[in-house]
Amino acid sequence: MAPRKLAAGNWKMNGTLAALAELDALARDHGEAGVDVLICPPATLIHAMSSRAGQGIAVGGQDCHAKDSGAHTGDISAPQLRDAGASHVIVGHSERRTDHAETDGEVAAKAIAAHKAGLVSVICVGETEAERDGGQTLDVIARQLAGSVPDCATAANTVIAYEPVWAIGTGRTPTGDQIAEVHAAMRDALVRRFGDGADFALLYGGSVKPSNAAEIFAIPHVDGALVGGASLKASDFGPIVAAL
Ligand code: G2H
Repeated sequence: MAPRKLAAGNWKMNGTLAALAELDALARDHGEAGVDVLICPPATLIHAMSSRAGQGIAVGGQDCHAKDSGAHTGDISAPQLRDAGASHVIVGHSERRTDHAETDGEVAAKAIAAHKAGLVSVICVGETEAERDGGQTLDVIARQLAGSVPDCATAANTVIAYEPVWAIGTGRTPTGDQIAEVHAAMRDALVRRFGDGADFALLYGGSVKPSNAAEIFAIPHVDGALVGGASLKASDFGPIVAAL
């Protein structure tokens, strides 16, 4: 079975209640797009977003703790995200790996917690510019996939996002050949580990915008995108959803 197509927006630390108007506009114009659409807003907006019935858009968190509850000031658990109405959660985004020194093992533990809570994990991997320049890209991706994707991952509970760190928020994107090479390698690694039927959706992320989305979506083994800056406005994200 071919993986489902997914257009996912990562709002990062942007947006207040006023931004719900963008969700309404997106739902009005692209809620029936025939592809899965996901918005991962700041945690403060998850409940308000998921409560707006009939949007046709899934809502996710941007991170979760590996434990279900406890003395972890400022953190949010997977069951809490689920309780707020989230269906997905991003784990292992490079900004979390960098800002909070998250390791592959911690990312895998978060993904396990997400699955236990009934959430789909969107597990991010990606090489730095130095790693790409050093010819290490495929090794880095293989290592991150092996360490960050838990054994309990299935195509139903896990989405993988390839986000080269040097392409995030920079306006720079890899060439089509570079994306194709990494996505084919990820597909091979996942099939080797999980078997032929493991049709994980593979997203590309990093400076996706309306002007390059169609070209990126035409690349083999690209099943959608994880979009940051261009997901904040329905007028930008809508055309990306439509291109999928
Ligand atoms: C990569 C992406 C969203 P942007 O972080 O996950 O952000 O599209 O702004 O590069």
